[in-house]
Parts: sequence; structure tokens; C-alpha cells
Amino acid sequence: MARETFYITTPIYYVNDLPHIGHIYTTVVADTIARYKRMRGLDVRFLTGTDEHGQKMDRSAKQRGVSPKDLADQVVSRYHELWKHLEITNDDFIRTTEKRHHDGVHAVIDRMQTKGDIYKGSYGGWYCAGCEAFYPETQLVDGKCPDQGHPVEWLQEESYFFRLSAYQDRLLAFYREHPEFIRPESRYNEVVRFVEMGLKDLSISRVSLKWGIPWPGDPEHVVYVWLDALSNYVSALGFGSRKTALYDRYWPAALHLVGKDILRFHCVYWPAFLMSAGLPLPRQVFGHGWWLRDERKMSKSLGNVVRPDALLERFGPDALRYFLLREMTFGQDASFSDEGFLGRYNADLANGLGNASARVLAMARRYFEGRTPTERCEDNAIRAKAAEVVGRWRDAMDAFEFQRALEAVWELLTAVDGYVNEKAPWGIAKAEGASSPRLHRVLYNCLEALRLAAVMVSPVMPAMAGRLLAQLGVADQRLDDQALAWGGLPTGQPLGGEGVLFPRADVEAFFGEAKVDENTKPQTGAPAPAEAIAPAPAPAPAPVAQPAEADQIGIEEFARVKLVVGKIRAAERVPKSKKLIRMDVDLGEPTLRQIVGGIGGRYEPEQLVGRQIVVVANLKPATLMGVESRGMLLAASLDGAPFLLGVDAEVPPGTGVK
Ligand code: ME8
Repeated sequence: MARETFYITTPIYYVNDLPHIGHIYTTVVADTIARYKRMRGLDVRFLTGTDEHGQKMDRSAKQRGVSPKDLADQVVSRYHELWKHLEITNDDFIRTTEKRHHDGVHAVIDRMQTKGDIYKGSYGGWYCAGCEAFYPETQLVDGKCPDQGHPVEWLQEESYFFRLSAYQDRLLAFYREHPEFIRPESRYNEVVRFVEMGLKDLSISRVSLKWGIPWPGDPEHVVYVWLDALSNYVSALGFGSRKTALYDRYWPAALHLVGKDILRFHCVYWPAFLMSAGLPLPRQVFGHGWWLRDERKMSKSLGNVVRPDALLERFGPDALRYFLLREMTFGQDASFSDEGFLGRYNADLANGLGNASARVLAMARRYFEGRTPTERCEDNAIRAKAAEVVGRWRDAMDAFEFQRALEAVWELLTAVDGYVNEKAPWGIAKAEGASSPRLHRVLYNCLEALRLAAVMVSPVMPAMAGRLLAQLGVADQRLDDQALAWGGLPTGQPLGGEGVLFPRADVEAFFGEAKVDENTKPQTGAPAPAEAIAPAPAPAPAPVAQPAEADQIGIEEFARVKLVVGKIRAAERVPKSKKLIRMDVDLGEPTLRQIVGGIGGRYEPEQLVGRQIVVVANLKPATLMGVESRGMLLAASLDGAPFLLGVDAEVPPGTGVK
């Protein structure tokens, strides 16, 4: 019988700059899922690649004085090195400048054209080269793109259009029938709301740009970069060529893994393109959260990225992979810091896993002359704990809850530690000698639990798992369901080499050296030297009038203020107060926030319910006339009267304000 297939993809990354921790994250998560699914016996295909066309790429290349293709070649080689270093097991790597991709894009467009969904018109709009997307005037924030605050420019040109508007109802029906299509659930609601607000036809070609795939039959136009890019998921399987065996076997994809920044493209445009082309839709799109630096999304255009070379070089790929999966709740945002990394490394890897295995292995070496015990033990507390942990780990991995999965494994390690303390093998050895069957059974249980822990962490830390299994004397390192059953540790077999799995990090020394490194070493995206990519010249400073320096604050200082959009769900006057109003405000968090505002002189509570406001979400709580306020709303103040700040279009509660 044919095995169940599982086709998993990452976004294809822009190659206008080097990869950073955000790209590493998506790719490591995809690799972990791919390894886990293989372990469970599925027929996995794992695709990643690079998005090499578009205005952003064209501009970066011009700034560096190289051709877009040369820039792409340089950066792609860095991606290859980095993925190799991180032991990413992708089956294919697609570049959008390849012929197979060009053919795939044309095949998709041909089908959309045959369906009658494409027409020629003229397009005028605000274009953000950073996001490669047009935005309606009403969505701009301070004249900049609403997603990432990039500058926008007005473009007017002849264009091919896709009848996206015709797909609104079909998309909504599809979401209703397939609620699992968009994950996590909160993002499902976001996308549905976006589509419900109405879809306009989409401009899908450009004439002013030359760096792209020529439009079939009209080479004056190039294909819009998102139609080009999204098609990679089928072109990489041979769609549009004569060899469609991979397409037939793996399409539709089981999972498109993306960051939440590009959810709309994957959950609205892509399914609409596929419906138009008459192709099956992917089973799921997962939009994960962002790694933040100083509370802002790390991004190449903001220039606040972490390139983890020093950490990778010093601690190796496994430690970084572990940190990324353990630290971020999959689906939510998380902050990256070197301190956080080192803290976790020492606590979980050097102390937790490293110590537990070193302690047990040292006893086996001492008492059994470097061999595994000769007695198995079928019925004991550790076996019961291990069975329970394996079950929980499996459920968590199936639900992509990596944090919970890893926590379960660490619980098993803690249980082993407690078991060793309780059974005191050294006492048994002293009283009964090293041949004591009880001593063999106790240590068998500990070593077997470590073997299971190694198997369970293998999708996250493949190299470390291999080393630990070798130390435990496991010659057959097949990773499958069978390896998760109790009793896989061979008896009486030689243990493997010694070696410390995770040497403890000296935090002070690390930061001391990192300071020197920052001054002397360029930052790189992969373990190779940085010179491979020509630097962009620094932009000239803008001649604008500035306040006196003492009055200026840095962007980091401003970024510490967490401004978000809130929706007032309930409001009432605070008893005995003329001005204070108590509100329950939806900030997109699991529970509503109670906020008290001095706006009752100008607003009645009933006027406020349902209104969108702007809130300082990270202000210390304060108590006003005995009522706690957990946040502050913003209002313009004129002669003491408040005028609430709002947003000029409906956006989801919790949307950030910059
Ligand atoms: O958007 N935190 O490419 P891109 C977490 N070419 N993940 C992050 C991140 C961060 N701070 N920054 C980036 C593109 N990512 C298009 C995609 S797909 C058909 C075309 C990750 O180079 C995350 O997966 O800007 C995000 O979606 C992706 O990198 C964007 O990469």
C-alpha cells in the first residue's frame, strides 16, 4: 500500500540580503516536522528555495553595482552553506530563476487565462517595494506601508489583472469547510475578516520592471513577483513540464509553513490562483510568529537582525535548533537575545541533558566495564513514566507544539535524576557488588530512558541524538516508531566514546569575546566569511530639521512603548467620579483588559462600546479611584478635553501601532 505523503514547504526567501535568524527559524521548524513525519513512516517531501525576482532584488543589485542574477548567485550559495551546516534535510531547493520554475509559472497562468480570469487594464496604486505589494490609500499608515512601515510610491501602468473579486465567496466557503486550512486559529479569524471586507481584482503583471518572468505571449510585461513566487510550490514538483511524477505524488501540499507576515498571500491569493487554475488546494498554511529584537520584528529592511554566526560557531547547530524550538511558542512572537540563548543552553543542555547522561553513563562505565547492563527490567516506575512521556511528546509533535514536546522529554530526564537519587546505584554496588542483578536493572532503566530521550529529541537535535545513541551503545540508529518502544537498548554491548555532549558555557567570557568580535569581525549570515556579498553603500543622511539633541529619543526607546489597537467591548462610569470611565478592552489577548480613562467629560459610555482606540499596552498597572487600570488609551488633549485616537479602517484588536 502506498504510504501517506507529506509535502512540506518553507517560503522561498528573498536573496536581496543574507539570511538571518527568522529564515533559520522557519527552515529549522520545517526540518523538524519533516524529520518527525519521516520517523512516523510518512512519505515526506521537503522543499525550500529562493525568490529571486522583483523590484526589491532589482534595486538591491543596482545599489551594489552587480546584476540581479549575480547577487542572487552569491546569496544563494550562502543559503546552501547555512542549510548544510544546520543539517537541513530538504529534498529539493528551488530558485525562481530556474527554467523549470519559469515553465511552471507559465503553465499556471495559461490555466488561469483559459478560465477567463485574466484581463488587461491600467493600474494605479501605492506600491511598497519592501513587501512587493500594492496598498489602497486607506490602508497606509503615516503615508507608509501598513505591514512594516516601508516607504511607498505611486505607480500607474498597464497591467494584467486577476479576477480575485470573483473568488471572495468561494474562498469564504472554502475556509468554512476547511477550518484547519489556516493555523493557528487566531490567524484563521484574521484572514476570514480580511476577505469578508471585500476583495479587489489583483494586478499580476508589471511593465516598468524588467527583472522577472516575461508574461506568456506579451514579454513587455513581467509576472507579478507573488504570482511568480507562490507558483514555486508546484513548479518544483514538475508542474508545467513533461515530468509530473512528483507533482502527481505530492500535490496538494500537506503544509505551507510561513511567517505571519505573508499569511495573506498564502491564504487568499494562492488558493484563489489555484482555484482559477483548477488545481487542488494545500491542506494547511501555518503562519508562525516573529522573532523580535527590541520588541520589533527582525527584518532585513529594518536592519535589526540577528545573524547567529557567533552562536553557531561556538555552540553548534543543535544548540541553536533547540533554542529556537524551545523558546518560541509556535504561532506566537518571541524575543531573541544572546543572554536568553546562553541561559537556556546552560540550564537545559549543559546541565539538564548533558549532566543526566554523563552521570548515568559514568556509572555504567565504572560498574559494567564500559558495557550496557545485562539485565532488562520490564516493570518499573521509569518505564511507566517513559510511556506516558512518549505519548505526550507524540501528541505535542502532531499538534506542532514543540515547546510542550521538549518539556515532556525534560520531565523524563528529571525523573531519571530522581530515580538515580532514590535507588542510589553506588549503594547497591557497594552492598551487592557490580554483578548485582538489581544494579543492572536500575541502570538499564536509566540508560533506556536516555535512549528514548535521544530518539525524541532527534528531530530537533539530530547530530546530538546520534552522538548520545552511540555513547549508549545503540548500533542500530533507525529512527522510527519501533525506536520509541521500551526495551530497545541492547544488553551487554560496548558503550560508545565518552566526550561531553554540551560543555558548559562561560557566559562572561562569551560576552567579553563577543564585544571584541563585534569591533573586528563583520557580521555574516553563514559560517563562511562575509566578503562574498558586495556591501550596499550607506544612504545619505536626510536634511530634515531636528529638535535639540537632548530632546531626541532613539528608536529603541520609542520601541519600548507597546502601542496597539484595542476595541472597547464594555464601558461604564466609575462610581463617584465625573471623568473616569472603566472599560473592558479587547487587545487580541486571551482575556479583555480593564482600562480606566479620564474621558467621561466628553464621552458617554454607550458612545464608546465598539470603538477602536489606541492603547499603551505595557504601562505599569495603576489604581484610579480604587479601580485598577492595566493600560492607557491615547487621546489628543485640547484645553483639557480628550479626543480619542482611532484607526481609519477596521483592523484586528492587538494590531501594533508604529
Ligand atoms: O517574504 N521572525 O521572503 P523573505 C520569524 N520571498 N520569521 C521570519 C522573520 C522574523 N523576524 N523574518 C523573516 C518573502 N522570517 C517572500 C516569500 S513565498 C512564496 C515568498 C521568515 O526573505 C518567515 O518565514 O522576506 C517569513 O515569512 C519569511 O522569512 C520571509 O522571508
